[in-house]
Amino acid sequence: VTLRRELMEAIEQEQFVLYYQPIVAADSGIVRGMEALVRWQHPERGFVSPGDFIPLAEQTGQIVAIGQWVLHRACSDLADWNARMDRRMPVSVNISPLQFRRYGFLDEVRRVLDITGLEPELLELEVTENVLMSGAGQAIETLREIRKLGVKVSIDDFGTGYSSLRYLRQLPINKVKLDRSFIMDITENSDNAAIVQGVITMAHHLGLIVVGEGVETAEQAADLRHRECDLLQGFLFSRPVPFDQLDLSGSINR
Ligand code: G
Ligand code: G
Ligand code: MN
Ligand code: NA
Repeated sequence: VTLRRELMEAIEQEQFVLYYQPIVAADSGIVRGMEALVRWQHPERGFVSPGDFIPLAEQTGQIVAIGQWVLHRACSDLADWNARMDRRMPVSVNISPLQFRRYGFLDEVRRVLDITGLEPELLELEVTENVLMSGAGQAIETLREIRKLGVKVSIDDFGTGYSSLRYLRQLPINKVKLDRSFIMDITENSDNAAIVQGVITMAHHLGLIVVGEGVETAEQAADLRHRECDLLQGFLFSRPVPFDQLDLSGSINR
């Protein structure tokens, strides 16, 4: 059987699980949110990484069904948590280009919020720069509608696409997530350090929050803190884990 066919079965039989990776305040280490990341538990092959099936699912259109499941699951997990706790915790969900551009996406978001009861302000959608660049007019319109709902938007993998700073200024977004390729060698590569500093300074001018992704060492965390990056995410703090293995109570100091 082809992978495509197996993905069809995976969708029907709900072989997906959602993992979550904490996102912490750079200064205190307090958990400020989390990113939902899908995993495929294949009955024979075991764990299949999203890097191996998301691109195919994007090609075949199956990402629409998978994405719907992810969105619903993430909102329902967080709605339950927020109902039980006296803190409020947001969740970030990756939205694929096809999903974002599809007619009906907004209705899907509205419906999921309605069904799960998650406060719109606690949902954040992650889209890549290129999604916003191509078919730009329509993309901005969709962003505006999302923001009208109260839902937040962040630009994922920032720095790897083609968005200009001038363009960024016009977008109704809340956050930029600095791609991990810049963070990886931030302490050795002065070009990347300069880019990171430039993005942080510019983003703050525009009133945007900055997340440093793929933080793996204490040196990288210290460097980003020094550059006044707001939030940090990476293996240094936690790998993605099932929801019930998250420790959201205190701060993760590294
Ligand atoms: O979790 P991991 O680093 O293995 O993910 C690999 C890639 O798959 C990343 O680019 C990530 O954004 C993407 N990905 C993970 N979960 C989802 C999801 O639920 N939806 C979409 N569209 N992409 C996802
Ligand atoms: O494209 P996106 O930024 O959504 O991808 C998120 C992916 O990055 C997740 O699948 C996660 O497994 C991976 N990731 C998270 N933290 C780290 C890290 O510290 N190092 C590396 N190499 N990958 C990470
Ligand atoms: Mn992401
Ligand atoms: Na990213």
